[in-house]
Amino acid sequence: MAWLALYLLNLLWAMAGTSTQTRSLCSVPSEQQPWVDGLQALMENSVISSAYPNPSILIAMNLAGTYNLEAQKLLTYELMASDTADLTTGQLALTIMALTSSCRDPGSKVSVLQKQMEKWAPSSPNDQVTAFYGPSLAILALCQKNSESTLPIAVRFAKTLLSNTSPFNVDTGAVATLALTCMYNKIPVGSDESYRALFGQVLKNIVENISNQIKDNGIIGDIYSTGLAMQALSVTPEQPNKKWDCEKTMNIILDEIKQGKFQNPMSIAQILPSLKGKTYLDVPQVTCGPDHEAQPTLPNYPFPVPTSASNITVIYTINNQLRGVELLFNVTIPVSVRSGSVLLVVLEEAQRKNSMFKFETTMTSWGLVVSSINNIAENVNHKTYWQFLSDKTPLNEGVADYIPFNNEHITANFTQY
Ligand code: B12
Ligand SMILES: *[C@@H]1O[C@H](CO)[C@@H](O)[C@H](O)[C@H]1NC(C)=O
Ligand SMILES: *[C@@H]1O[C@H](CO)[C@@H](O)[C@H](O)[C@H]1NC(C)=O
Ligand SMILES: *[C@@H]1O[C@H](CO)[C@@H](O)[C@H](O)[C@H]1NC(C)=O
Ligand SMILES: *[C@@H]1O[C@H](CO)[C@@H](O)[C@H](O)[C@H]1NC(C)=O
Repeated sequence: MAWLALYLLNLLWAMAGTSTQTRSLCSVPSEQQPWVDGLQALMENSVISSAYPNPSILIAMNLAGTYNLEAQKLLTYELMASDTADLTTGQLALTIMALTSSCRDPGSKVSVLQKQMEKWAPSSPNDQVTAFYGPSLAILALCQKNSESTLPIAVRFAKTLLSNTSPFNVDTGAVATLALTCMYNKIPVGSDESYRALFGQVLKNIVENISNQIKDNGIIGDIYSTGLAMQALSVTPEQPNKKWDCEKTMNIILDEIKQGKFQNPMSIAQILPSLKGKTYLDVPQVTCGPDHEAQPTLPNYPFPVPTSASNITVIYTINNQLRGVELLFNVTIPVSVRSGSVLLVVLEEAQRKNSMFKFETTMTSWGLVVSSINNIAENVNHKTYWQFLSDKTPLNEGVADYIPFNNEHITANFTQY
């Protein structure tokens, strides 16, 4: 009798799980599937060569179904061994989700994160909304582990987000939507209706803002926020007023993939779940085991590579006009580099020609960030960083990915977020 009750309970549970999770992600047409497989291979093969164990990559490969089991094993092992003290809140949250997606017990990492979030407080109401990106990941990870003890933390998080007045950011809004949707779906039966009202209101708000960022061509925010935004729009219980055309978004993303815009492994990690019809909410449901499908022979897509051996000229300016930073400067140098070189080569060439252009980089999940130029370094406490622009337009890729064109004017401007 007990087993029957248990069985019925499980059935009910499973039904509740599927009914609250709206599944509206469109799929990649089968003839385009080889492009997606090629991307996945590119991402998985980056693991072996990288010294930076990236949890987002493990999540993406487990959601998609891993091809490269060796990469999966290595990454799982490295993340198991990672020291929580070296990680930010957001990185810790991603690590927990990554281990969960590999069917490993994240152990004490969950309670460490829970404690961090109990103490979490935003510095001010006009804080950049991107300051909520890491905490959103934390709510999501904690919700998946123990939603009930996360409830008070999520309530505080939701209220703080609601009172924030800074400009909207699609990436952050998308992750916050995933987090609050998880909480919304797990509100204990019979509990106060105010939880549903609060989470529902915040979700409505964010989803409306995401919807306003859908361009005519289907891109949501920019091409690198679109993957997360697709996840958000496909799970949210609150639909936007303007209906989202998933197919259109999928088509433009496939076009961008064919143009080689998704070669950075982290950019693949953030788009791949959506291409596979998955979201971060599926992390706890990943099934692990040796019964993997036969490995397909993965196509290797030759992405456009520089063909010309000629040089181009890039005008490079470094500019620091920030008051309170002692050394003000605004200097420009023309630099000659091989056509097809990434911006990093321009910086190296400038540094070689003139010591004023010396710079330093730091390794992150997205690759190299330029952390310091001419001895002026970014600072989290001051919220300063080196922003890169082409003329007046901020670049949407980092220096190790962006390929400048002839006579382009690139500026590195020391500024605040
Ligand atoms: C917050 C944020 C920033 C902050 C980071 C500092 C901070 N403490 O807030 C600031 C404002 C400094 C920043 C700068 C830039 N960013 Co930014 N950023 C983000 C955002 C919204 C969230 C990152 C985060 O908190 N992740 C959570 C934690 C847990 O993960 P993490 O790996 O530890 O996060 C670190 C890295 O993401 C790193 N980082 C942030 N941005 C970038 C960009 C590049 C190119 C690299 C290598 C690293 C990097 O800083 C984070 C904190 O240390 C992401 C959105 C996204 N989808 O990831 C965009 C994002 C990563 N940034 C992006 C870009 C383009 C930039 C800039 C190049 C913009 C510019 N024109 O200058 C610069 C970097 C310039 C340089 N000096 O090299 C793009 C990258 C796309 C791509 N294909 O490379 C993203 C995806 C936004 C987007 N949708 O277009 N960013
Ligand atoms: C989103 O849009 C609403 C208005 O619809 C606005 O009040 C709110 O501040 C915006 N930002 C966020 C992060 O929700
Ligand atoms: C920096 O120098 C460029 C030309 O060298 C000039 O056009 C620009 O206005 C200067 N900017 C500032 C803030 O001084
Ligand atoms: C062409 O670019 C390379 C760097 O990519 C540089 O070393 C070389 O000096 C440049 N050649 C000329 C003629 O400027
Ligand atoms: C460069 O940074 C300064 C200081 O934050 C800012 O006032 C200026 O508008 C920035 N320039 C550009 C082109 O973004």
